[in-house]
Amino acid sequence: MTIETLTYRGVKTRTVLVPLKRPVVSRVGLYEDWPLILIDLETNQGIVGRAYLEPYLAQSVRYIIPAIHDLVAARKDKPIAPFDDFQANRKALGLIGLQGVSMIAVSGLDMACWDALAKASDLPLVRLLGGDLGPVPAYNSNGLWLTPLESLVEEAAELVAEGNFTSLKLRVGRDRLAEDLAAVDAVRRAVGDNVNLMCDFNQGQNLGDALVRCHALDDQGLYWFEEPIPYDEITGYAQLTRELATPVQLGENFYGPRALYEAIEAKAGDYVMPDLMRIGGVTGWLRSAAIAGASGVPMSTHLYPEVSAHLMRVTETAHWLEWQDWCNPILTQPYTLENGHLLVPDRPGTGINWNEDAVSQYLMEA
Ligand code: SMN
Ligand code: MG
Repeated sequence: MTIETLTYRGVKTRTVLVPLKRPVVSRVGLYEDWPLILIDLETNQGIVGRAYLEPYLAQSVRYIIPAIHDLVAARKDKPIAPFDDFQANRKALGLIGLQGVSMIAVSGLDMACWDALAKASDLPLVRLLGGDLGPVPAYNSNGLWLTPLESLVEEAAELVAEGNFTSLKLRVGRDRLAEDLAAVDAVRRAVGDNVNLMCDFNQGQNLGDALVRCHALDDQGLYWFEEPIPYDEITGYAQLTRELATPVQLGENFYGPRALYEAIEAKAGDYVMPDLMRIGGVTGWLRSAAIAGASGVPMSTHLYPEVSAHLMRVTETAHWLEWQDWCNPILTQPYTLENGHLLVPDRPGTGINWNEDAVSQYLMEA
């Protein structure tokens, strides 16, 4: 059997604003709706590769989308070869910086390319990568924001029940230590001691405050401390990692595999959790997974559960998948959960297809 080489034809992009069941209340912002850039990569062979980006800032689609279109225009009629294209696309935008918007555009396109290749091979992405279908351990990250303490008890119980989860993520870094302790206590009362509690500071503290706050929370049996300080303060992260008994987690803001390599080299965290939009899509993930694997550092995911699930099945030090159902409203077949695991669907590609009725309902004017 020969599989025809796919070549770039063009790209269609749309932005939707999807309502969130539980609004995001965090140090990175308040969101009632979640913006998504939908990418439909068209090939000359008729196969369409699909992916989405979660740019947080609805207005940023005005500068991310044109970059995606420019990258595709430059590769028109060329073969789709993500490892080559990753290098070429980064180089094409390198003069305005290799990170930020450049890497976000490269990442979105890369995910769509891999989806197209897997569809052309008639295989789920995980199988194209040489792995197999199966369950991926996940924690529920769909709530426990910086919302009133009284709401946390009921919400924690609901979150466990949504998929028989063994692990949840709580947002911390409230104004006072006593409020963080009360939040941990409220969740513990609801779900008991056997549920792992990841906790996320969303970069909300400076190093001094984080040293005090994290030491004060260090005996609470929390599963990890995520991003206590601004993401690029690698020396501060290394100090926190040295001093604290609770593992330090970072990585959702690594732009490209080299950032992950440098953080691991600097012993900036015990764990890493790249985000596909910033690490470089599937290609950037695979390169990063090799670095984390060789270093023996457990690797979790951030957002993008549908694509991340495939990748976790081929990641040597795969740790936890972050489950968020924010895309479910616009997918034809939302992914299935079973006993705290996300199941990789047995469909060609990543398994992402748009529910066009929902997309028209949530479409945002560009
Ligand atoms: C997060 C993700 C998306 C919006 C707000 C906060 C968070 C996480 O950093 O890790 O889930
Ligand atoms: Mg986080």
